[in-house]
Amino acid sequence: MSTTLAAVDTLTAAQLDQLCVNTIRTLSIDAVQQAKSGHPGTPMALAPLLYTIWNRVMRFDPQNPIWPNRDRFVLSNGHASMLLWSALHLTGVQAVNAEYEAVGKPSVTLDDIRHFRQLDSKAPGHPEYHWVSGVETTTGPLGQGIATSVGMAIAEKWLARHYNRPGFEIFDYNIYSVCGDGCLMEGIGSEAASLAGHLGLDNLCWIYDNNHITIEGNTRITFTEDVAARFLAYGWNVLRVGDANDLERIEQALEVFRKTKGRPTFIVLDSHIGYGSPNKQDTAAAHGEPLGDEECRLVKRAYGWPEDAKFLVPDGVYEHFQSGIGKRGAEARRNWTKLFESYRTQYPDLAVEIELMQRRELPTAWDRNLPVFPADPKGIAGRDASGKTLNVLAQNIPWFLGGSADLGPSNKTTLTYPGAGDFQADTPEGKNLHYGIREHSMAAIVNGMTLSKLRPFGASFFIFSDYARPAIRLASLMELPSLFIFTHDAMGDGEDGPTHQPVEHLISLRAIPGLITIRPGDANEVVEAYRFVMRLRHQPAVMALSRQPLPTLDRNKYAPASGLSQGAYVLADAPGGNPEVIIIATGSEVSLTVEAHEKLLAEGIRSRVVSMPSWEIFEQQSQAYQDSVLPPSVKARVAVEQASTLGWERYVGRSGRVIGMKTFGASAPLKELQRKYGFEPDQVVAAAKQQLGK
Ligand SMILES: Cc1ncc(C[n+]2csc(CCOP(=O)(O)OP(=O)(O)O)c2C)c(N)n1
Ligand SMILES: [Mg+2]
Repeated sequence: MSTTLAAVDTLTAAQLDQLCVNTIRTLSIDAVQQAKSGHPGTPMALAPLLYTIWNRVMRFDPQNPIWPNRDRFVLSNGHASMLLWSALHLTGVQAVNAEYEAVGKPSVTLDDIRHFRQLDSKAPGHPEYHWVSGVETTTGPLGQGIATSVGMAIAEKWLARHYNRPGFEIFDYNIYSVCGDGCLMEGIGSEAASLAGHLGLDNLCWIYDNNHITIEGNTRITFTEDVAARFLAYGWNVLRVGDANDLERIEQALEVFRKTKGRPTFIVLDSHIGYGSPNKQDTAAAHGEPLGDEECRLVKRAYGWPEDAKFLVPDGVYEHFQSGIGKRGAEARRNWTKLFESYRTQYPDLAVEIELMQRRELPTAWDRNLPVFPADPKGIAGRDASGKTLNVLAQNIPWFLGGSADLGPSNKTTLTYPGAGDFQADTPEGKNLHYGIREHSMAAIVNGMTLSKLRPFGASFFIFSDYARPAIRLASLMELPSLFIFTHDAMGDGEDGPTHQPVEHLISLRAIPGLITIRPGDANEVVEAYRFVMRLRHQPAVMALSRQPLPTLDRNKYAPASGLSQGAYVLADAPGGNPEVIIIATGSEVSLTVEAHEKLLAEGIRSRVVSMPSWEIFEQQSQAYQDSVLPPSVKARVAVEQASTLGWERYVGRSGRVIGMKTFGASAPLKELQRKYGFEPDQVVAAAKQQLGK
């Protein structure tokens, strides 16, 4: 016999809460069952948490999910995505397009939930930023969400210090992130927690789903440390809620968080995965597979839910969310909007900045005073040219800031102009971030700041881009203009040896869809690279910069560096623009290729040098332009790049020659390495002649 639900007007307040909680649970169960895949157990356990945060605590207006001072919610255990789809649906969050305009329809419909995990549904397998409005960041790779939330918390601190004025708390929002065992086992989670503790980010609250279950079973087989003690040691405020079904205790803990100053808060929430399932509760079986039709019925019976109902949102549920988060959020936004209007009259310049930032636009004259480097055979290192450029940009663009993973002095990313300052707990206005030796969380933190509409950068040696790669990938997936600056881009630090010499890094980053990689050939290309990157609104960029000085090319003799904006350009040409051989180079190999070119010309060989700092930008150009740079009729081609040869056949063809790396490097002075691996003008000359059969 199937249960029927009591009429909504007969319910007590507690029963109405429970009805909403069970709606989230059963929507999750039904969606997973319908999709025949997904993760039901964690939404069943965490529905009360989600309900409490969203309906009782968060300042978030479903009518405007991009209102700048909203509280942020990050579901770091992204496999529990049905929690988020339920929340976005039940609270009526409205969709916004890529230009940040409301499109007049709900972000997630019940139909999307019925089509959970199906093509084009706004309820995909994991939370996808840019695809579903109301998702604050993409999660799924465990640990990324919590690390990104640290970037959001840093951003809020910086924004508040920079823009708030007496009586004008323009920014005072909080960041809530839910995580599971996986997020806390991952190294990135520890890196991020360590930095958040150091910075005393009291606007940040992580709630740990302490269910003792991961995919392979009970955590007694893998994860027996004292997590709470670890967070105490990091300097966090650690709280415990012993029953994940206790809405009042959850709410109390969240209130303690909001009152705690000087430390982030970590709430250990003891929960039962698959709560209410007679045969699967507290087992790994509840993690990642549908419950099955029979178990679905049993669970619904346990919840006092009609057993055969599917995707049921009972009367009164939408209304209850409306009178909770709907009302509170709308009021908060209205008040903020009023506040912002009077702020605008008192501080018009600051208001303009905030608005530009929200649309990812740049202030006027953002590129004034960018350096121009005179021709100089001795030249300047890519990293030094970068450092000079960064210092100008950071003064022109107030919300451009960043730092390095402890390599600032080597990366030359330190902002040294008066007043730049260091970002620390007591100086959140500082523009120099010190990420510590935490490349992975650094990249996620950069993403978190970018999601908060700042223009941040992170930096390290190029070799360690590997340590940051999963977050760089997510930046691209999320279509974020995050900036990653990597120096020591090849064998320039010769004596450090193969552990420090990138080989496969360029091609592996070029393989990430949407990511712009740039390896500038001289100081003026570095400046042009930044000019290009700063205008990106929806694509991340990686800069690969040299450690060693590169000759600054004479741009009266050779083509201007502004050619960089087309990805590749003819730098030096054969007389009459009629080449018989094309030599393509990037970065530190450009100048030696120019030398080779001059030798070839002297021997009467008509060579052309193409500087190709960015494959991705070049591929965005018209076919006509691409053919003008690389005329299809010229088959004799050489590519020169101190990196894996993989992929260059795309530009030189199967019969072309690639001077690159097929092995790891070695420990020796750079000059010797250049000789050993073929990066010398004479060897380029020989390759060009060989291509011509001469
Ligand atoms: C970086 C990463 N590694 C592996 C996975 C695959 N994976 C998804 S969920 C999961 C188990 C997570 O356990 P826990 O965080 O405790 O989640 P619960 O089952 O308790 O919801 C794993 C290994 C992943 N999503 N991300
Ligand atoms: Mg778990």
